[in-house]
Amino acid sequence: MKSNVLIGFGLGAFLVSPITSHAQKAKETQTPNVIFIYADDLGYGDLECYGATRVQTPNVNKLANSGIRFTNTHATAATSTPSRYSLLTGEYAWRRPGTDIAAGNAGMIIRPERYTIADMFKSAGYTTAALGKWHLGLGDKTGEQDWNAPLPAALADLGFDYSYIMAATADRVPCVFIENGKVANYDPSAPIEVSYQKPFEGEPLGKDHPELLYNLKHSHGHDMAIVNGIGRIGYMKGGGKALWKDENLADSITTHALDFIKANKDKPFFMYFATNDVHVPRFPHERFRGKNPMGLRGDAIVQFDWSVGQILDELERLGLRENTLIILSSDNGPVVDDGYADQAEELLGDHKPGGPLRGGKYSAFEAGTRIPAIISWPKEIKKGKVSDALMSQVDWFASLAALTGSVLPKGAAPDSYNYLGTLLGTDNADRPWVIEQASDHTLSVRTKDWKYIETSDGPKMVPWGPKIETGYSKTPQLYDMTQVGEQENLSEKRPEVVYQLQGILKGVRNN
Ligand code: NG6
Ligand code: CA
Repeated sequence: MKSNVLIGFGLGAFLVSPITSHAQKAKETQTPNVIFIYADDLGYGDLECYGATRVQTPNVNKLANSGIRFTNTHATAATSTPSRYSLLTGEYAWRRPGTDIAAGNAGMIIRPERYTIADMFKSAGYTTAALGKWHLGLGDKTGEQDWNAPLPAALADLGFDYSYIMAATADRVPCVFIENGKVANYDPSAPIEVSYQKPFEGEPLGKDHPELLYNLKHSHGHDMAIVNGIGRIGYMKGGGKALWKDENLADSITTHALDFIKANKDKPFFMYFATNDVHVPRFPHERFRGKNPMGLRGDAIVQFDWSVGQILDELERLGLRENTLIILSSDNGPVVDDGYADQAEELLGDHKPGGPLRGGKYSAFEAGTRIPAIISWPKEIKKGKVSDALMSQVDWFASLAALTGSVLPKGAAPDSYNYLGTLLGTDNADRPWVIEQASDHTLSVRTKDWKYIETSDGPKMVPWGPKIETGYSKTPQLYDMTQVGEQENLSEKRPEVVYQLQGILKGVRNN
């Protein structure tokens, strides 16, 4: 199946970046440090260098000016867990059950035996780290973690030498950082209990005690445990001194990242730096507030930009900037009201989080998965370029494996293809197609010129609150992507294109 599909759409593309020549190149140059700066829910239009005018992001501008800004890069899914799953494993999440938005007590979704991108870097001699938002489960089994002891399955089993992470999201319990498989700053006087089934006796809930929500009130959901004056998803007890303060999340994550960089300045490292910004609850530190007219969502973007600046400055200070390859991107598209009354809707003005694209987070339309993507490696990549090459995050695994001269074990990263040339800007090869997964698992096939969205029985709008078009329809949809905005469904006018794209999807599905 696969070969049929590829012949039709330019098998050549897969051959233009032969692994051998890049492996040779990797040997000739000193292997770069690699940093993924992975934002959460940051949309295609949320950064100044992608057209935002109501918020300033000078550090991201600087990064973009030092490398390549991509305008046609796609996450594999419109929500976090599946998108991150694909990035780290090189496999489409929809191939695996249990890869949807994970609860905070989900068991570790990527199983220890799987070869991850961190394993790849580790085998290539890198020291590896994951910081910030994890959202891919921890421990052996859902609901069975003992948060007061080392977790039996954690990131060390997935190739990360060091980790300092949030188990899921800031809006899900447990609200503590986990460092190398153990709760950081563990407070023995306040043992931690977590449940997604039932509340703990004596613990007030957001839905009954709005007066305790002194930091942020919910707009939908998020009315269970109250931590730091904010309602969460899930129930939790204890934590004491280990509980995070939302206003310090970016500081904590960034500080630990800087420490990791300093500690590894003399050897190659890979750092997965996954910010909490700009996911809900948006509660940035005071010093980032009020610098833009959009309230907390804008402040969270400013805070994200600060984190980027901290990393760039530290690399500069240590003399590592030239030979550090940084990829900045986002896990999925933007959402404005995602469950807290943070005034993001009211203060948005004419800011367009998804830029000119239709839809948003959760959606099958383009803004769900087309995200900002910037690469910089001063030593090797020409600066100031903008690339419209069609690219998928799923390919970064195989591409960077080629860069480090790694040979992947059989079966590893099965959906990832080597597009190192595109990534580094030495050629402009488009991926022949990318696959995008909406939150109800509706798949779309995107080529450079077309997008086909398969049929779905789902509702037209995201039902639980955010004002986002899902892109779901009971009839097939085909859009001409040389036109912006997915406005005119051409499926009846161009059945031959529908047929062709359906063929691609079938081929990939059965692969
Ligand atoms: C939804 C949450 C939303 C967000 C999302 C996951 C409600 C009403 N909504 O269920 O706030 O947490 O899950 O976002 O609870 S993601 O970016 O991590 O995928
Ligand atoms: Ca997300």
